[in-house]
Amino acid sequence: PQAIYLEDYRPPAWLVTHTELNFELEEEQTLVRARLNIKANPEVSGKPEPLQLHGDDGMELLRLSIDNQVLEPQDYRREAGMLTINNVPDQFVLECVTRLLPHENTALEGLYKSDGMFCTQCEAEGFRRITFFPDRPDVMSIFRTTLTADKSQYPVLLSNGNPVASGDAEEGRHWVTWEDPWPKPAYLFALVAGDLALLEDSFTTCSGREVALRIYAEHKDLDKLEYAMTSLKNAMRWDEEVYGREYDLDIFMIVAVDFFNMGAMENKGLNIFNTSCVLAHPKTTTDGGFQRVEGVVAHEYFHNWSGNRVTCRDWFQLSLKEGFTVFRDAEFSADMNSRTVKRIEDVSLLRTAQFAEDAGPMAHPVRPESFIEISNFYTLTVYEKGAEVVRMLHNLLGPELFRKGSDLYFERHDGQAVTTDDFVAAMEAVSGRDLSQFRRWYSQAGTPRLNVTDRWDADAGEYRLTVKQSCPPSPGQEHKQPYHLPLAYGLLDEAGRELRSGVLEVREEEEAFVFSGLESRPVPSLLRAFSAPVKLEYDYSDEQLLMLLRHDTDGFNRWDAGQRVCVRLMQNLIRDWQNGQALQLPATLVEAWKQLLQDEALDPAMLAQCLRLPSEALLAELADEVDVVAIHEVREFLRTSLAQALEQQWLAAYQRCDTRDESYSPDAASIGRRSLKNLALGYLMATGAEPWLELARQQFEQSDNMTDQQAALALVAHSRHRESAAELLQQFYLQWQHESLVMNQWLAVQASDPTEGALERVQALSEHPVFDARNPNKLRSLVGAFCGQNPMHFHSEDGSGYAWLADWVLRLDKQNPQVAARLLTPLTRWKRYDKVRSALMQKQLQRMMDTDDLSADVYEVVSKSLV
Ligand code: BAL
Ligand code: ZN
Repeated sequence: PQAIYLEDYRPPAWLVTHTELNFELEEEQTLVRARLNIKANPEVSGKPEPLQLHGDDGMELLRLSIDNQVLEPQDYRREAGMLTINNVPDQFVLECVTRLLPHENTALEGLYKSDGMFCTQCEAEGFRRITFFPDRPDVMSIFRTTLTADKSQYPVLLSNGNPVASGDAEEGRHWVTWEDPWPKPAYLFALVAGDLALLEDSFTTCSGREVALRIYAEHKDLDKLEYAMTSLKNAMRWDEEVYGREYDLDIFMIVAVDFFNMGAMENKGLNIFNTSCVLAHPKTTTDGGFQRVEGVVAHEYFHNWSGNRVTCRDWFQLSLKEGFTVFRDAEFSADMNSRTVKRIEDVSLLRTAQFAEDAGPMAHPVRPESFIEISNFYTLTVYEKGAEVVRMLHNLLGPELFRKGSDLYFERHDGQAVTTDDFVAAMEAVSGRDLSQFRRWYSQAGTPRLNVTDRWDADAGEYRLTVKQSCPPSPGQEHKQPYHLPLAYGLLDEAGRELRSGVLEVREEEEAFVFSGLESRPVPSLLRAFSAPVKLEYDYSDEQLLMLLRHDTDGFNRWDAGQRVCVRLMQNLIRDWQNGQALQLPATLVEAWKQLLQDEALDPAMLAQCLRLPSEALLAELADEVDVVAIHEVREFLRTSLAQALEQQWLAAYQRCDTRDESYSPDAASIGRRSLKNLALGYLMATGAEPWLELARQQFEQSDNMTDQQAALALVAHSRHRESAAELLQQFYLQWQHESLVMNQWLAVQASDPTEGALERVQALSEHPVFDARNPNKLRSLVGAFCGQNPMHFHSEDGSGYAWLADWVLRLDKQNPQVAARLLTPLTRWKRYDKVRSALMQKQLQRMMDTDDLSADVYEVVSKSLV
């Protein structure tokens, strides 16, 4: 497989103004008749180029004509995924008929079947599996689509835009025609055909237009659609109020499908969702699930402007729509729930998984310079770091100018396919600022470090902060230029009173910022609300951190101060463990936590965040060499010790947050109480005392919602009480075996169980009737959870976990390359482990590399990892 490069971008030689598609959907085959109005691109001068259309090599071509003249095989060439026709007129109509086999499509790209319904996934390059087309985002066309299918089996026939005609056909079939007035790239095309249940509502836009809202799912899931509908209406209103963006069709549809590679897809007017991101019901969905539904529904809706009306020129610009849209959905969720908690969750993900990606073999800039397979670049870097880059623009410009910039961006580029540079240029235009140095965030990979030192001059009353920045090398980028970034700060006195606050703009490799007129040496609260995606180093004392934990006015930094204390302590304990020394729990930490637990004025959600120990994944990311066993043992030691030392306080917190008498609600305050209650239950269980096992069992039996039931299940299932674990897992299975999404949780709880025999358990589960290796959600719940959330067993010293993953990747590569490549990620980190483990991981990567006919997806990840 060949890499393609950003620097090779050329505008399209041919445009498609109108696209008419006709689908004859049948059980054994689908015939697609496409009629494309094609013309030479007036902006491309020079000698006329041959017409080149993308088309998957496996797609069967039945008929091809230009202006009604049928072409014979000698009139065109098909090779390497392209169809080439020489000597075409300047403007013409191309017609082509292709035959597809959706029921055999296990890659879930293009047109496929999910649980008996037809659906599509075209981003990034799936449309070329449906028909021949210039399948690149800068070719935008007006689509008119007719679907014909059996009326009793597929009563619902959907595509993009508005329905304009329908009728019955012969042999019990029927048809519907859809027209989308907005030009769009082929990646936003979608169709759905099936026997679906519908939840309907409507929304009146700010200009008074009535929009029909329709959410479709399988009939059994009709009772799980209300939360998505509420979230959709909230998102539509929020986008009008916060960004001035109004919806632009008469109808907006969401369809839930169970077989889906991604979380969801923003096809124009017809979003298709993984069931896991749209179905929600208190009895079957956890709080995390509810919040995911709210966030993803909003994300896909927001794409209607940031992605669809203004789209990407090429796939190197993916973060133009994804980074901006993640920033928009994060702000929406922050406004709907707790801003601080949302920020803590997002930064935790960034610091563990994205920082690890930035330090690994697949590291790439937010705007990559090359790729072999674009599916591999739907990454945390493009999405989450991309969102942080947009957030920095927001921080640098302030909310008013940022809004002016986004207005200008939408106004300038409506209906166009543009670049991240165009986005920054709009921000420059409204602010009059030079953001050329800021653009390095798009072109340089790696996580920058900010090293901050300070000096206090008591005589002058002057406090000086010196900030040094650097960024480690990443593949293909040995030396990095300094970044321009906002450093939000506060200065506090020793009693925790805030003296100053603001935002410093850092630009140089080293620079100093001086504050005068202070009476005593302040304690700095740095990088407030995580104002830039960097690793901050400042030599805080434990006392300073504990003061910030108690008093900082920035909620995020309060949490972060507590995390810094714990990380430092755990790193010391890891060294002790490695040196064979006894582990000790410091009294200062117990005292600090006791005070927090006794402070009833503290918001339970925030308290739960502060009392959750840093994850094993975070400690692994921070280590020079990952010692899986030491990290696990130290975290368990600390958890057990804090559990025992504060047993009464945990019980009091549990009782204080006991929500048994309330009916379930997914609002932020209730979620916060459940989160603290279940954290407290976890610590109580960690004491190992029998009464708390009983308490967990009671919660499992009596709770009326999945959050509490699942939390109790996971705690018992991961405990040393093996009989109770088996009993509860069986009970849970019997209760929920017909709920596919709940069974995903059942698989994931077992796959992440750190007790003995984990590999044998997941091997057995892969043969269980609820597992289906064709369904990406099941694969993520079993294989993904074992390899990503069970480090002790995945990294077993005999290499059995690595071999199991490689077996899966090789098997799935034939079936669904996108999912295969995604599951492979944990093996790419082989350089971070000790000699024995890294050799075993490398061996499995080499085994894959030596396999013939790897997909481009897996080949790219494996080959880059082995460099
Ligand atoms: N565009 C792919 C799914 C998403 O990010 O919305
Ligand atoms: Zn997106």
